[in-house]
Amino acid sequence: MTTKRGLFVVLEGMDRAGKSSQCRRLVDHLNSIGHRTELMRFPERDSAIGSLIGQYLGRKIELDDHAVHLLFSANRWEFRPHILDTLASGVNIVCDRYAYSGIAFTAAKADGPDFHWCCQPEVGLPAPDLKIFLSVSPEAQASRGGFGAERYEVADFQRRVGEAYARLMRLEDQAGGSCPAWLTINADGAFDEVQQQLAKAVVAAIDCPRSAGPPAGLR
Ligand code: Z5A
Ligand code: MG
Repeated sequence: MTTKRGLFVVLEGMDRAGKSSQCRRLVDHLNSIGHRTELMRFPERDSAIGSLIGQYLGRKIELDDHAVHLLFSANRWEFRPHILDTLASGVNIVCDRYAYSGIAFTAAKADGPDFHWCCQPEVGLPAPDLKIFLSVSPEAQASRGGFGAERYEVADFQRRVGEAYARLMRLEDQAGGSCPAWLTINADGAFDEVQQQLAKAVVAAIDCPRSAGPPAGLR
């Protein structure tokens, strides 16, 4: 009997939407009900490339906007074989941020790289089966504590990131068919309520039929 390949789920969303904490809880829940699932995150700071990204985010080094964009993308490419092997072994992946963060954060930079240029390094990476956007209102964001010390944790920049995410989702909607649609979940509510909605959507997707081979590449 062939193993059904794992589901590749990506969570995206604005700062403090709860992506990291929801991903951790979701992975625990899925494993507890018998769906073998691995947590991944980008940036993955535990690699040579990821360590450079960590130094950049922590303002320890300066890098050209194009160069750091390519590093974020290279960080995903270096984990491509791991993503494909994990899915092929029948294990699901829940991924905290992916290529969409890469595009939205660089495209939000004033006088930074062009939006279409930002998309190019991501072309060919494994495409997620399910993309979930955790939306959060400015009021809920504010209630979850102040920004930290990292480079992008600045209110005006975060507003432009939101606009870039919206542009990205509009473009994918217009492209139609080949791109799986985004599922948006309002993350303003209580943590457990958001978790229930997430778990319901992901379990339903795990149970759906999907292609036996590896996921298609991002276009
Ligand atoms: N970046 C990039 O530029 N290019 C790329 O290609 C990629 C990323 C992949 C670091 O990412 C930066 O890298 C990030 C994007 C950029 N810059 N910014 N901003 P990161 O993923 O390491 O960032 P982070 O430090 O994890 O922050 P975050 O992802 O924005 O936060 P979050 O994961 O969405 O939230 P959380 O840590 O789960 O929760 C935040 C707090 O809210 C915490 O105290 C929770 O307990 C609380 N919380 C969560 N949910 C709720 C609810 N429902 N109610 C009340 N309180 C809640
Ligand atoms: Mg996070």
